[in-house]
Amino acid sequence: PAPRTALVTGAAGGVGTLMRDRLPGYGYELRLCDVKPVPDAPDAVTADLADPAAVREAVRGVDAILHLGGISLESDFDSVLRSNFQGTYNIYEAARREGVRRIVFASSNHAIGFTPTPASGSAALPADTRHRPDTFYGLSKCFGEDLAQLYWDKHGIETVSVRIGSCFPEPSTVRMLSLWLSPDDGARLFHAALTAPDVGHTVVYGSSANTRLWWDLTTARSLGYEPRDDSEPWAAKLVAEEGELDPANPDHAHMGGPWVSNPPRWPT
Ligand code: NAI
Ligand code: 15L
Repeated sequence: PAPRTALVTGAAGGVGTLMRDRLPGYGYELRLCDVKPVPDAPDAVTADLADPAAVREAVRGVDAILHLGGISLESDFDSVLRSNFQGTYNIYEAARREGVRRIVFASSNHAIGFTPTPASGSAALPADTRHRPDTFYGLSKCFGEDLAQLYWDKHGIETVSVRIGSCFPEPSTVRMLSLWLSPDDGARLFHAALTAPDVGHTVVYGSSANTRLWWDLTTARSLGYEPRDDSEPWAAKLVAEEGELDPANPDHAHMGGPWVSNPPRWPT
């Protein structure tokens, strides 16, 4: 049966906030969870992903998990180890012990950030593109994808790993014109990932139907995802401000953009 209750980790964050407004419209009852208080959510669970007992308690009784929580920028290795490696392991172990059969894992374009940037609009990058993380953060997403594969092969827990491009209300850079996942398409994709049958462990890219798309949405579409949005209406303004991407610039030559040389850092 399709999941009805879903735990959303990282619910106080940007994507969590966008999704808590949208996923109930698809019929889900959400249990929100974060280490920080979730605004206007008195029933939200406060739990540190690094605390196995708290995570197990948060997971108990839900049908599925949308795992958005963790450090979402670059940080020192020990911090990424705690929140992302240990935190994601705690989610999978709690799911196994509590009998939760479906997880949607927020992976990232930074799992493959050192991959050369494809031609704009070529939709060239397949979902089996090999891991080339650009940061410890990206490495934690490679780990999460591999952990998902292990828990499918060994324990029959299904995962869709969504390599999210840039999920924000609007694209704000020329790079994001290729990577943008509109909030509405994000909800469409997460809903498809939560409900599609027999996903095993499937890796998909998370983008809208952008004119300047870099990657292949075939595996995402195989779940029933049909993106409706396109970043192109923002292109004229952003290109006027920044110019087009220049392949001779190392920060433009890789999928991960400026993250390959100077990643934005998680506040410490
Ligand atoms: P965000 O930084 O706004 O939200 C992450 C949330 O996780 C925060 O509310 C934070 O308090 C929580 N968190 C961090 N460490 C935690 C811990 N130890 N225990 C419990 N909660 C903890 O990030 P955003 O943008 O909402 O991203 C959501 C997820 O999607 C993240 O996993 C991120 O890596 C991934 N992602 C997001 C992209 C985007 O465009 N927004 C692109 C690619 C991946
Ligand atoms: C990510 O993985 C980050 O979590 C998000 O904040 C954005 O920076 C995004 O990648 C991006 O590459 O735009």
